[in-house]
Amino acid sequence: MRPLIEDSRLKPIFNKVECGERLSFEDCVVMYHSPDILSLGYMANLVRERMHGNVTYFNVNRHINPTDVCVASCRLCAFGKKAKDPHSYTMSLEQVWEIAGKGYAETVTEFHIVGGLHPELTLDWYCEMIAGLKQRYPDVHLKAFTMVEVAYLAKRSRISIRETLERLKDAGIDSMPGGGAEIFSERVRRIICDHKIDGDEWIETARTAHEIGLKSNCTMLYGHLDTAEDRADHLVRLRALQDDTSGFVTFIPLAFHPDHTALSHLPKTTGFDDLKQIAISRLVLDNIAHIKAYWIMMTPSVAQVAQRFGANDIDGTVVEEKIYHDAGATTTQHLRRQDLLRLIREAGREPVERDTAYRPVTRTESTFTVLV
Ligand code: V47
Repeated sequence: MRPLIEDSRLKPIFNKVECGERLSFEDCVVMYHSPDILSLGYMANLVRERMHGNVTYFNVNRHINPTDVCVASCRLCAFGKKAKDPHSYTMSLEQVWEIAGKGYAETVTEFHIVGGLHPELTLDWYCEMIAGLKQRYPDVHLKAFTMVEVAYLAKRSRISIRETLERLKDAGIDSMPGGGAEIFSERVRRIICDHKIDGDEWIETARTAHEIGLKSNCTMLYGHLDTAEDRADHLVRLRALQDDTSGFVTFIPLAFHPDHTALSHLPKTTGFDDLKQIAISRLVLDNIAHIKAYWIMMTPSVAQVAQRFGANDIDGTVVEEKIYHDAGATTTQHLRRQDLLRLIREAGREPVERDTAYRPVTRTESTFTVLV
């Protein structure tokens, strides 16, 4: 039986989804303007189940933010601080290596490492940090540095982006997180993050990372000054790069949290917008395997419902989160494995613990093995 599509503008889109046909920029804009969230969710769920069946992935990870000192002053950000700010911090190498081993009861499979654009820390310092982590935690996947951090380090070191990426790869990074993409629209970028690389530079840095064999994630920051057209443009540009490189593993839509930022007058996104964004991401990004509902950002409750709106990943245990909590996130900083299992099972999905490459992980007591 065909479902009832309430909004007639979605009917031609539904026909395309049924046949597995690629959606256009215009289709994407139509979806953003539609209030028919159940039809969007139905279509996204259809695609999600076609790609991943009933499985929802999670991982046991730890975030590490070595410094919050940042030369940029992005209006979107509540995390970055100036070096002279008494509340700023920069860890020593020993502190990074030590903190990596703390705060959790079971073996982590991934360190997610990002930080501010520090005016003094050198590429050599970061390479030493990575090599030291690899030496101390050889089984843990190092997902480190956004395209923005890499472009900044390249500029400071007066070497090319390719060479910077190669140095970091040689030091031990295994892949890269998706942050810093924000929204590619230059009009919006000029207001929310005018000190960062532009959208084209973000894309070209990601292309170079993929070319040298580093997979990465990708993100989109939404719910600030962005329009439906800006969001559609961002998704379509990510999809075009993925056609060229196949280097993106997971897409994570990030809802803007305004508290303590220079844009604190803006309202927060709603659950309605967050679910719609998950569904549209699944429908438009037909060549990116995984869509993550990041529970820290959208709350565990909405991330759970998102498992029926196109998402097939819920992120991990996280342990310590600073970027969203500095911007007013009220979620806990840490979910236990059993909390994640419950959220996923209650949504009628089958939880599968994964490593960063989406290989299933099985655990016995405190050890783990990766099933290849
Ligand atoms: O790069 C910064 C964004 C990103 C705010 O790759 C903000 O697996 C909302 O990229 N409100 C960091 N967002 C988070 C990130 C991420 C998270 C989880 C998983 C992965 C992954 C990546 O958060 C930043 C920026 O885009 N951000 N400030 C804010 N006030």
